[in-house]
Amino acid sequence: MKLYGTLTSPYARLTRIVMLEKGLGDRVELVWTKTRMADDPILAIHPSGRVPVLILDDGTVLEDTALIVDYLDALAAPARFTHSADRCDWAYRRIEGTARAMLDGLAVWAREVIRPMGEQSPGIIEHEARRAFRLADYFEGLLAKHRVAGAEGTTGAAGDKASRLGGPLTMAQIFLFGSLDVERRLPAFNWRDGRPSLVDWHARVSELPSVRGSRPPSSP
Ligand SMILES: N[C@@H](CCC(=O)N[C@@H](CS)C(=O)NCC(=O)O)C(=O)O
Repeated sequence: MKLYGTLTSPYARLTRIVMLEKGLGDRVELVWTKTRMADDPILAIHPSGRVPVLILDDGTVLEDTALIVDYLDALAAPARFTHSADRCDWAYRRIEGTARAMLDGLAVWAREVIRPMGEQSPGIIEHEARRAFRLADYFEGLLAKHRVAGAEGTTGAAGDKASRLGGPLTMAQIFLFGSLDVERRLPAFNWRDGRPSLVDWHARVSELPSVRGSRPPSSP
């Protein structure tokens, strides 16, 4: 199989994290490509021109993060990232939805600032910046609350289970990590200021082998 991504795509990185979490590194060849040009090499592979894209050994093209995650998850049991077993785990899934919303908004912000100066929309940038910092505050609050609850010996375990922001990687964690990681290409997203729980959480997740191993080449 071949997994196509760009050096900057957060979505492609999420699929690499899942690939490594599932122990599929030996079965998947990573291909670095470019997007957003008239002669994108990726256009020879599929018409949308977006990454991530997974090409199966029989040539089947799978595009879209959720589809690729589901496919990789199904390749090696047990399934950990799909919801077939826990579709009704609303306490978890709402956190995952919010973490994904954060990444989707940040992707819009990051795309806007690479347009030529005269074409950038200050309104869009402001809207997405407000959303991103609001969500950073939300996750800071969630993490701080669970840490406090844990320290008091009351609802730490239950809180952790509800959010699944601790323990083994979940898609919620992977979306949150992908969101925070956008800081590498968007310095204005300086989410660290005044958010110590998020800083600690990010430091822990950054050191996981799958997260380290998913870094694009020549990335710090
Ligand atoms: N919803 C898609 C988003 C993928 C996406 O936005 N990919 C961007 C890179 S981060 C892309 O390929 N952009 C190139 C383009 O729009 O032509 C997914 O989850 O896979």
